[in-house]
Amino acid sequence: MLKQLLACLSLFAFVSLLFYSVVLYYNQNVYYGIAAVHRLAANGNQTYSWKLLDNLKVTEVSHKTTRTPVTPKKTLEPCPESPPQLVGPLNVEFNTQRTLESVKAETSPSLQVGGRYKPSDCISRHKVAVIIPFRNRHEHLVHWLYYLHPILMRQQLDYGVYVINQDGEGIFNRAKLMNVGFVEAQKEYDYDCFIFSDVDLVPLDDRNIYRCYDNPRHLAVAMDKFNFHLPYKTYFGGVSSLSKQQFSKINGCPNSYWGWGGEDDDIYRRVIYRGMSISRPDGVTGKYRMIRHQRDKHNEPNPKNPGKLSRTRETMDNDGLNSLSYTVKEISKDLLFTFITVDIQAPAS
Ligand SMILES: [Mn+2]
Repeated sequence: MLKQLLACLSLFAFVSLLFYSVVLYYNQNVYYGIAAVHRLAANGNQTYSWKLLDNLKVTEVSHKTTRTPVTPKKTLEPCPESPPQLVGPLNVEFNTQRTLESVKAETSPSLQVGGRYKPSDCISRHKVAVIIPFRNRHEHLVHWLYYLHPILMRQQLDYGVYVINQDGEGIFNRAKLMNVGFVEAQKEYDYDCFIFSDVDLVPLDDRNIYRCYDNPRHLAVAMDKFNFHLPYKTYFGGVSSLSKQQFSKINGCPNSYWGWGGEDDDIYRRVIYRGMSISRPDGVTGKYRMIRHQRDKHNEPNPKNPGKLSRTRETMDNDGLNSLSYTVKEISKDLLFTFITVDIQAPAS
């Protein structure tokens, strides 16, 4: 009797255990199933179907819509403080025949129309508009573009190239064209830094970075034309950089320097009178080659310009960005640059 009772209890215990196991197994299925639904949803599928296999693996059996690839979302980091691809000293040669087409063939893959570029693998620290005062120097522009685009790319700048072309045959005015470039470039993009460059100047070292600094910067410190030296201590010509804030602080450039000479000294004085100083690269990094050329027509040295410098402190408040007046005649977009032709009301030469 006791034996029978024990056997009965044992059987009951065994059946209970079996039942409990089955329930546990079933519950696990349900649990994994729910997890699988969440995982699929997290992958961003819009329609999907799934089923449980005997080994608990989840398999998709159909795709109704195009599925976005499940690559981790790429968030760009700021570019490094010092660009890693710089090479230092460069060979620069102007005797080679170059055309816009040949330059395009070499630089185009990474450029956007209008001479725009930004690094694809990091967020640039500098939004730079390069402003080139211009008239009738297409051959120089080709050389400039050939050398500068690759350099500016290696410098990891978010940049655009603006050629400001003075319309007509009146007297040339470099400084007024710089003001126009400053205003026009900002209509296109949120630039925070402006490089003003003569069209015939190419740097001989890519560590001379075309960006802005705590003070306005003079970049062309050692031009071959001046035997790789500054012609005088306060020289501010050739290539310079000013942030949006710095350029605004000096009321931009003077509009009243027609013809060659003096305007760069006026800008230097504006910087000093507004309590800033000039920063410069060293004499090796700041080397430049200038394309040899005859003096342009309608840009003769103006004997009136040097005398104006003694009054810069008074004139700068009323001669500059706040008195700038011009008419845009045409904006054309090449792949390598934005070409803006402007009437700046030049006196006849
Ligand atoms: Mn020159």
